[in-house]
Amino acid sequence: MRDANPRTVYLKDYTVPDYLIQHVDLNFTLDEENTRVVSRLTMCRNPASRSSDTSLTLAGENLQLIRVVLNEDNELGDKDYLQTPDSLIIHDVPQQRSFVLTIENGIDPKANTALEGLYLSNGMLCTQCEAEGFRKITYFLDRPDVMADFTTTITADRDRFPVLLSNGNKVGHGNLPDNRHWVTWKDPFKKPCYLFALVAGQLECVEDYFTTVSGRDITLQIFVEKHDLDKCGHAMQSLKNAMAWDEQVYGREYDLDLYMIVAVSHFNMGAMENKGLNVFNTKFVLARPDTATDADYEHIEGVIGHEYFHNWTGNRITCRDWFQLSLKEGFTVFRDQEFTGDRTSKAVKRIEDVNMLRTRQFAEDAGPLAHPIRPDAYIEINNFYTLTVYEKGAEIVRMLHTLLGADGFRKGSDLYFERHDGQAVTCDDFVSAMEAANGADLSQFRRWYAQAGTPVINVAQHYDAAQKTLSLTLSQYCPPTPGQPAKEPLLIPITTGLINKDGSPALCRLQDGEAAEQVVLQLTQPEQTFVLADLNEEPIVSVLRGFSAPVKLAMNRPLDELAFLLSHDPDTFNRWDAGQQLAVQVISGLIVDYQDGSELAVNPLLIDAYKKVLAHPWEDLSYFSLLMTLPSELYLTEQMRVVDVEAIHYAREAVAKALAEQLREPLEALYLKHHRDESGQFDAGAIGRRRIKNTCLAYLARLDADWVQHWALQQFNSAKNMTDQLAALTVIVNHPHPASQQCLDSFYEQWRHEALVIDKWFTTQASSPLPGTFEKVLDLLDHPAFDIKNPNRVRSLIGAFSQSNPLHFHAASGQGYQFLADRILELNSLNPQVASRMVGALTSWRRYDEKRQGLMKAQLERIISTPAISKDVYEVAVKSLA
Ligand code: 0A1
Ligand code: ZN
Repeated sequence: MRDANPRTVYLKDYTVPDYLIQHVDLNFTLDEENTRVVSRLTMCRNPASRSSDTSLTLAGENLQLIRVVLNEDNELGDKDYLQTPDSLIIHDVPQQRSFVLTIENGIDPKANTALEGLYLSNGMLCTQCEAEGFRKITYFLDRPDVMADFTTTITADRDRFPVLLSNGNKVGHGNLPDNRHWVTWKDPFKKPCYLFALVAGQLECVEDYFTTVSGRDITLQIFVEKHDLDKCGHAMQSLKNAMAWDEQVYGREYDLDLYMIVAVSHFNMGAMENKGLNVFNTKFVLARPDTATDADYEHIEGVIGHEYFHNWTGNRITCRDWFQLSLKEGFTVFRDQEFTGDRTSKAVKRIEDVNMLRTRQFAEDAGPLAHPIRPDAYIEINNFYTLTVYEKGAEIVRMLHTLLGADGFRKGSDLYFERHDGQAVTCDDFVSAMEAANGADLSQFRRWYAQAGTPVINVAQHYDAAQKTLSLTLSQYCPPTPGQPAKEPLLIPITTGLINKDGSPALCRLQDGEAAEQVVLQLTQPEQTFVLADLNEEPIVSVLRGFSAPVKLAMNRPLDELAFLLSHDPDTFNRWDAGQQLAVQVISGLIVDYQDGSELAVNPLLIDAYKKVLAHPWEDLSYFSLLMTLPSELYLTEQMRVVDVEAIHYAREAVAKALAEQLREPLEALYLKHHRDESGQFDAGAIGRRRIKNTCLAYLARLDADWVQHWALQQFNSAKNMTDQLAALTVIVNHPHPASQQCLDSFYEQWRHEALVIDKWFTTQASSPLPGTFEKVLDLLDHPAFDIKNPNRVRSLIGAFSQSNPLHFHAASGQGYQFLADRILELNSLNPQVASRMVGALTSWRRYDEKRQGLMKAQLERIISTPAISKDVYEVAVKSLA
């Protein structure tokens, strides 16, 4: 292992920094292989430090130290400091007054395949410093509670690096001999070093402006490679939308005069909120109707919003330590979810978010890597950029919004911004601001930050005809998670409504309360009964409306009650979810039949329910498409005690095929009704029409009929937008089709110069359920367009196969597992962060049958016993075996 005995960092060990940095003056002389950094730090002892040690330890990795100078003229020698593989310890520094420490070091960006620190992407130099990448640039107090103002001067060759960017405002520039030039940037806002950024390269820029609510003009710039200039329009519009939204909804205005976004092809994550200079994965910037799908367009707006919103929730107010990551991420995800909901369809956005939470985050919460949204220990912080910290973190913020109401929540966020602007704070500070602004007591609610696991809620109902009351008895139970055998009860808001038997809404009145369309039941005890009054007949209960808490609802409802809710629930989330639960029950029955070798006969009640959905005059066609979509194989996986990938696949397919056969006419009519070209139109109407049409095509493809194959081929050939072209290609690749290879080849030829489209080409093939997919994936590894050093490519092939193709990845032979472990070991030395993410597909090994368990476990054991394993990969693999 790189680090024979990796150190665990604990939240309980947090202490304030011993030194503070007031000012950072950075000087970069750029070169692909030998960049020189001169860092001049104005520092002082932290008066709050309790340590008596007078040495100074700075973090630094992979740096060639050139010289260290104290207070301008005192060049330190070997005896004055100690260099370790990850630090520089200066034995003695002034304690009573501030001092200036100048450090000069060299770095090799070209050798940096981990994409953390300063690295090369397609000839461009760029940085990624969150969480602990700044220490790969220069020695520093690399922790978020050390906030300083930064001045950065960059010098480079004018031809190779005509554009030189960093945070803040450009305050000087000039030319130098030998075709060189320099630029100085000054960021007036104090920030931790994880928000530092530098970008240099042959970039072109699209420029626009935004006038803020107080009348300031902000220059907006998006930097891309030249051939991508025509794909920036949507990102720019999204940025303007996000700026306006944050002013309207949170009263937050942008603070600098310039907002820059740079798109890079090599990026470990989605994007990064560096102050005034966001660095984005190209995937979340570039879009043209013919290259990006409707989903891409939506994700771009969401991620642009996310990074922009970080300017207040993350940058102006940052995290005290990395255990508080959800402070900025949970809140910012909540903000971006609401933004997207307001911009598109609230109903659809909520369903999509919950779908992801219930499949992927619930799995994390139920597995060996379960952790609270505020973890209390880590080996490698990069492993904690998880669905739990982000998505469950957002659910916790959403619950505060539900409990306090929109106005109360706004009061709380206003107070939070007022109290903590310019500070590095904790999750607790956030909850305290919410409490203080509302006079609320959130002490029990705080447990959500500390407890891992998904609570299970049981619901029992009793109607008393004489009293005209309905008693709802709710109970909560949270299964043990690693290190947390017993859990305390949580405060869980459960939004509940009632529906009369004729489908009309019944008013809800808690005893002593006002009658309302719905109530928020606050479950605080392990078991608690709520009595609803004035009910002339027993109503149907609609529980957990809008998915008001990240919990599992254990309600065994009869199928006809679910069908009733699918027809009548006015809550768009619960209406959709009733359909999902109905389908889950039917498919679950068929899974058992499949395992018994019985015939798979689909319950007509399900067909009838879908028939009714098809007959309804829906306005929101995207929502309609979601109602028509069966629960995914991954969601079904979550419902099974011992996962049987084949049974899940074939049972689900049997239902899809039955629906296609029995509802062929309306599906066909719907397809034909909306089969027109609306390329370039991205209003909700056009997006919805494409979505429902392609949902119908995917059903009809199950008929394996010549005419459907023809429709798919025709759509593929004539499509002028990527949504339609890719939907057709997916149908062609997922079902036997005579033109399958020909379509794949022509798609490749058409798009070989558009990397993001070629990613889709890889993903489509890696996700196919047809036989031969594994061999195809092996071939694709050798394809000239495959590049293991590009994270998007790795995700598009290896990630898609292992995380979105359960049928083939979990092949009984274990070949999928071995394949993945081989790739993880290959990636381990190149890019530990990406390698560690790939381990995810093996961590749920306990959920499978004994034979598969053994095969998966063997690969995990092989991984941890590999001598050069990174601590990133080691932590995930070792914890999943524990
Ligand atoms: N803060 C970014 C996500 C991010 C995290 C880590 C990174 O590199 C290790 C890069 C980006 C966000 O939430 O958007
Ligand atoms: Zn974020």
